[in-house]
Amino acid sequence: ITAVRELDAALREDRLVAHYQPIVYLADGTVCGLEALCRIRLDQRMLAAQAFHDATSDPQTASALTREMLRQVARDARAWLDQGVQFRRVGINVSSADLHSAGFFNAVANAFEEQGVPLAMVILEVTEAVYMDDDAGVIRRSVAELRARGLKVALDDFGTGFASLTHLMTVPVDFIKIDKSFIDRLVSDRPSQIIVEGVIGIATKLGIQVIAEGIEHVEQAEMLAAMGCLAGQGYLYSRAVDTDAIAALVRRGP
Ligand code: G
Ligand code: G
Ligand code: MN
Ligand code: NA
Repeated sequence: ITAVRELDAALREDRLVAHYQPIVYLADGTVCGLEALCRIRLDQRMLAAQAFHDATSDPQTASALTREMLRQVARDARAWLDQGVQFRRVGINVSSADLHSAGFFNAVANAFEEQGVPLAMVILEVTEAVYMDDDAGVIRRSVAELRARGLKVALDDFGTGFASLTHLMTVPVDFIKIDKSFIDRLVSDRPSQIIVEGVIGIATKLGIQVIAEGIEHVEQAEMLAAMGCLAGQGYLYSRAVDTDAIAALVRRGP
């Protein structure tokens, strides 16, 4: 309840801010995309989404958050295009409530089309958990519709669900994002290495691009690259930073 209040207040008072974490090619560290992560502006600091993530289980608050993020991300993407900042693609996290809401696809398309940002530059990040209670296939159909309109879709937190491989067979996606928990164990744990390498092989053969999440150490990046994983994100490269910092970072490289 406090998380919902905090987020509602931030939305009302214009204190919600989109920050961006770079996604890089592991081979050379150049930026291949960004993930938008919402932050709440407080007096002295920014509050990370983790602190108010529970609020997205309230459908109304979740929808309001997504609408505001769509607006900011589309505006920022327009500015980067104008400034020649080669961000390539930008991902937005969406919740179950978004994918169940009737006007969602038009809202996404309108937000970016209004700013002249090609939909192919936009990735919707949908967690695996969202597909778990999709017995009627409502979300699968919605996702297929979005992809038909040129948007890219990522399966987020991959590997944390109970039927990850089933999702790969039944959910049409462009990217999978291997959850940080696998990357944490990677260097020291042989079973994790076998699983991650297997997932990279399966996804690649299915034509799905793999992004590794939560990379904090060079050894993890090197091991992932050797396993054929092309892209990743994590504190090794950069935390989520504001739009000005991301523009500088994309220009310069992390
Ligand atoms: O940024 P941080 O690590 O605190 O994010 C914690 C969680 O909040 C992550 O699961 C992330 O996907 C989620 N999150 C971050 N930004 C957004 C957003 O704009 N919308 C939604 N629905 N979730 C977000
Ligand atoms: O659920 P999702 O994958 O969207 O969550 C992404 C969250 O993970 C972001 O809120 C981001 O702040 C956090 N994150 C990104 N990279 C790292 C990392 O290297 N280490 C840790 N601990 N968290 C990370
Ligand atoms: Mn995500
Ligand atoms: Na994730």
